[in-house]
Amino acid sequence: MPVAKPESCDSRVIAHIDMDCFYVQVEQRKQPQLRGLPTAVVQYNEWKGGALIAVSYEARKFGVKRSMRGEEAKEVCPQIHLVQVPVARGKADLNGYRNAGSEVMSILARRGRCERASIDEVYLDLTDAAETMLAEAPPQHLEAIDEEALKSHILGLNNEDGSDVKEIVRNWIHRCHADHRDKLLACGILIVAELRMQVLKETEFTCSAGIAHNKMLAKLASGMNKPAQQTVVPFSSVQGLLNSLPIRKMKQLGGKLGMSLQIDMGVNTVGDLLQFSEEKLQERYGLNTGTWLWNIARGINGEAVEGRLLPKSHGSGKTFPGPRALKTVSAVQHWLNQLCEELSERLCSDLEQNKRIAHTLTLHARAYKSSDSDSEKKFPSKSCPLRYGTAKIQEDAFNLFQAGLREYIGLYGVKSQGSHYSRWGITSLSVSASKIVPIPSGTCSIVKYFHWQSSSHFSSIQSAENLRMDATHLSPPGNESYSEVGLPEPKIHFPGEDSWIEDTTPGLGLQEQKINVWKDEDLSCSPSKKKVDGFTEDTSPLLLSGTQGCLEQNQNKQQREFSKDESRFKSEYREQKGTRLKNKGTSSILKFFKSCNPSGTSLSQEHDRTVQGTDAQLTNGAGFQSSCHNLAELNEVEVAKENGTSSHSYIRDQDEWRREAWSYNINEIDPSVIDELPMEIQDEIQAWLRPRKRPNNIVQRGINHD
Ligand code: DCP
Repeated sequence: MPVAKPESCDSRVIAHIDMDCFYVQVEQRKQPQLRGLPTAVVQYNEWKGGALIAVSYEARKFGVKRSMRGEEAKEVCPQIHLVQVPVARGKADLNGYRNAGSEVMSILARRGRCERASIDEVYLDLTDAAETMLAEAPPQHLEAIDEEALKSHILGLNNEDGSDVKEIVRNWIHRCHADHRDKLLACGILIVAELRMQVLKETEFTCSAGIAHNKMLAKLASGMNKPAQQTVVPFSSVQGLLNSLPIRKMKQLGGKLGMSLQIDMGVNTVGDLLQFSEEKLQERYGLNTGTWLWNIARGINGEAVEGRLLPKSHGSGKTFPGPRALKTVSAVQHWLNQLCEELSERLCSDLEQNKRIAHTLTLHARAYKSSDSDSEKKFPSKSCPLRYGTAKIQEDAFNLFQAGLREYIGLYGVKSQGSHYSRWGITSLSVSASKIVPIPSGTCSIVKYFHWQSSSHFSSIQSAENLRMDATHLSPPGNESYSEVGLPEPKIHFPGEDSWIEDTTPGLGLQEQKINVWKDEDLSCSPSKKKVDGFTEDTSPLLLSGTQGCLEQNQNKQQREFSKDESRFKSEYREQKGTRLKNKGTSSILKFFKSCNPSGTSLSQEHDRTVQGTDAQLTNGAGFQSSCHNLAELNEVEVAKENGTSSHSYIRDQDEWRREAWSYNINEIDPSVIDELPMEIQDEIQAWLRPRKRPNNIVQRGINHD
């Protein structure tokens, strides 16, 4: 549903940059002999030459279109070069394209706030850069204007008298008496032209751009003159542009809403919307959408350019059309494993390169049911907390699929023939990882700090552990309504198929089972609670146990980074009272935490216990491995509490067990040691000590209906 945002300012300078026939350009860079030739990139499936997904502008001149298959394209353009999209794990591998998009973005981000909108599209907020240029080197005083800027298309500029277009553009840029908005756009023209040239120089890719006062108009403009050109929408031309624009061309109006506007309201162009009052539109489509429609009819769009260079989520999917639909659970599992492997790889590189952690795993599928009155029913998407590690992601994704399938086929819809189900087929599968947040920088610092401390005693065993700890992250916001999949579901047995539900040990909640998983496997440590977005949250080591694999892959590289930090910390520390912390610090910190929280309310105790456990774990090198397990359990308890399913006795038992394993003495905390820590670490510890905000609602277990 579109959201009406108030127009913050109509004198912003926003650019939308869109790469030209992007995949083709990436392939042409790999094979320069294809440059300038009709070329298309085709999908992996080779049926009829594969589906075209990107078509060069040379091929477009022959009538080649993206909707064609390779064979059709050959018919209309026999000389076309078809390049198959790279393949990995039996599906398209888009990494090369993603990375190419990142190269471009890093160049564009040099001049303003940059939002990556898709694999080949970026929004830029150039308002500050334009204001600065206007103040320091206003375009009207420029003697030489770059050719690329002079080739701009400025909507509303008239050259019917056949005059030189570049001259008209030059005059427009040079106008002294233009209003402030146009002057800013003139700066935008120069900046974007320069950026596009820089992109070409550094990446060999061409791109097109729209320059306007808001995102909506910039996006509309970027596609108007392709390839390798830029289009400008001055304020005075907005209404002219929108009046005749087909309503379905507008972002968010290509679907049902656009259809309703056409059929129910007789609105065919954006301009047609002007006849309706805001109240009328609100009456018909609700307050928010009504206002949004009223705004877009006037070219008003207050959406901000989000400073986001990295994707909000990662996904991996594959379609299985027609006869290739998956009809057995084992076939689904095979493909899910491939998709999860890819997803896991991407999560690992995100973790390594950007120090970000994803929290939610979601499975989407499209399916059909044969001979079913309810054939319109959609396969439900399912989500669960994301655990790192390929095997875990695969396991969880499969469980999500099974839960979705149970719901999809209905309680009485199972018709089994061994592991073969004739009543359904899966035509598309995808897994995605979302709710991606940075690892708190303070956590990294404390990890590094303690890495040094512990490595001085236990160098051989510590590196891997500390690498794992670097993966510490925040659990999702406390009011997140994660629902564990499957628990309240009626049990439907799939012959020959294990499921999460069937695996449940009678009498144990899911959290206990997870602990068993933890104990069986190599575990990560997740030491802290950190504050983010107003929440002080628990860390979730459970979900991170697999980060070790990611991190170990890159261990050598990170180890080098750690070594640098190590030396820095070492020298800082030696200047202070290093040995004191080494010998006494463990118990001292614990004492301090205890003294900070003597009251003993259940919540504060729990918080206190976590902090204590964290520190014991961090500082007690000898018990490192076991403390990881223990902390895992503690967090399990907290997860369980959040889910409203844990018992007090369970928590108490865990606590006692933990104390025993760590052998720490709660009375030995020395608050003074905290002052000896580097500032960033002190801040972090203070953050632990802040009372945690608990979610208001207790999350009940249940199926998550997306
Ligand atoms: N893409 C895809 N499948 C589609 C559409 C696009 O895999 N159905 C990929 C290939 C494209 C890239 O996404 O190169 C960007 O898509 P665009 O819609 O921006 O199209 P192009 O960049 O190819 O061409 P244009 O110059 O028209 O933007």
